[in-house]
Amino acid sequence: SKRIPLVAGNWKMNFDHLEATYFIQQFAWKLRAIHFDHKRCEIALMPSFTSLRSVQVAIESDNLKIRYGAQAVSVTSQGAFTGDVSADMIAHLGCSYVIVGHSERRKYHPEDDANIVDQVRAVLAAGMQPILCVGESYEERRKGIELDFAVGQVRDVTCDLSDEEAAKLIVAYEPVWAIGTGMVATPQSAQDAAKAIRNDLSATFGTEVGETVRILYGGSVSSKNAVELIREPDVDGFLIGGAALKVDELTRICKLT
Ligand code: G2H
Repeated sequence: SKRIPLVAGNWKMNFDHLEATYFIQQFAWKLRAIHFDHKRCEIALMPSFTSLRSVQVAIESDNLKIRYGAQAVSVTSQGAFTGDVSADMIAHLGCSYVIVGHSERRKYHPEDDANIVDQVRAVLAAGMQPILCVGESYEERRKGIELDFAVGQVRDVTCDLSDEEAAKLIVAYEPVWAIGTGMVATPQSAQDAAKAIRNDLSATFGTEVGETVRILYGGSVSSKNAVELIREPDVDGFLIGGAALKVDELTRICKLT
């Protein structure tokens, strides 16, 4: 396809800013050693807010072609919202992406659809791209309604977007039962979900948008299972948690993607 694959590392609440800097130095060294072709596959890292500035400095000072972003964002632009971080603050650190609606955010904070819609809008308005996370729990999978569920989640959040806005989306299909569990979706079920989401985006926003939006798979991705997953035509890369905390493992996944 014409879509450039994306390998995005979601560091979650790991690495302080010194560890983040060290990781990037090691990672850059590994990527150079394998002559990694950044035109073939895009790489992005999502550290904690507290590491974003250090990540920016490490990447810019070494002229690395690695993008980065945040893991969540406030829905408001400024003001009396103690503890929140605005989209502009994130954008002004050179971020390209913000993860929106990760299942851990939906669970622990909790973020509902209305909040997620507003986060998507805030990210787009600040000139960045949202990586919108969707995916069914074990309960929906057991009932056999996982495709409708994931498609419905995307639809609920994107229905008011313009075609131009929708074209900037990145979707991460992350079945909740596969997150951090070691249980990975089969390549076929990842493909089925990605295809169903893409078809629905095409139906709503036109095929050009549907064919532009990158759809990632996430949930216990490793260098072992990534080989088969990336062969699927509608899987355009990965959102990686645990495996993105290990330099060698992340380098292997980038190499095979
Ligand atoms: C899913 C994924 C990254 P892990 O949350 O978003 O994490 O690869 O550890 O399952």
